[in-house]
Amino acid sequence: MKFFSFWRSQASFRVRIALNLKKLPSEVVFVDLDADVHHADEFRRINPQMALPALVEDDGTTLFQSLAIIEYLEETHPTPPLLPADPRGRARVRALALMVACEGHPLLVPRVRRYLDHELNVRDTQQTAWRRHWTVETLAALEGHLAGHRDTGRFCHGDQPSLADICLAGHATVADMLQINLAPWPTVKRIYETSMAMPEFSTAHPLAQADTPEAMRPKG
Ligand SMILES: N[C@@H](CCC(=O)N[C@@H](CS)C(=O)NCC(=O)O)C(=O)O
Repeated sequence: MKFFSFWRSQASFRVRIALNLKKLPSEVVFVDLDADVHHADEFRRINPQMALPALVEDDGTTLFQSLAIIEYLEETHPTPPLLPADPRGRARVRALALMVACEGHPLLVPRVRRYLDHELNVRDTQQTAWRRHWTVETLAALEGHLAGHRDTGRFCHGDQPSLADICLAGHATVADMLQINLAPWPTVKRIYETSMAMPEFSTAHPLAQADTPEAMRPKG
């Protein structure tokens, strides 16, 4: 199985965590988004959308879109489960995951930032304001759904990590990189810290990848 990934990619981060939780080895192929490698023909043939991640099975089956990949891994390798057994629980976990993957994250991806910059002349402090605004909106929405909900446990849904925690961890990491203090969203903060204490999450962190630039790695 080949996993096409980039250290900073939040969607790749999600799949890295799922692969770790399910203990699935993969050959990682690094696609440098900063060098536009995702626009080259070689990667375009794998994912014509020119976005990461992609997963290519040994028989050539190509999977794309992080949530579809994770659901595929869930169906093909059900243990440990990343979705609850009951339909209501599954709907809640998927909804929490989609709040990140379909609402917050798409506003932050390189092609959107590039359009803002190149076509609309939005750069520097305004670009940062855009990123912080949509990141904070999603943090607040997550906190609203998680705080005080009877199904919220150590993790977003009960006491085991799920697809929702995978997405929350990716989003909270982006907030961290934008130096947004998570204190106003205590449930998100607690679940993020609980998740990142697990090696399956921490070793998937953007700053801990083989293609993470040396200058970005934590010192000491
Ligand atoms: N919804 C997609 C997001 C895919 C996506 O936009 N990935 C980003 C990196 S996190 C990317 O490759 N962007 C390339 C670009 O925007 O040009 C998923 O969850 O897989």
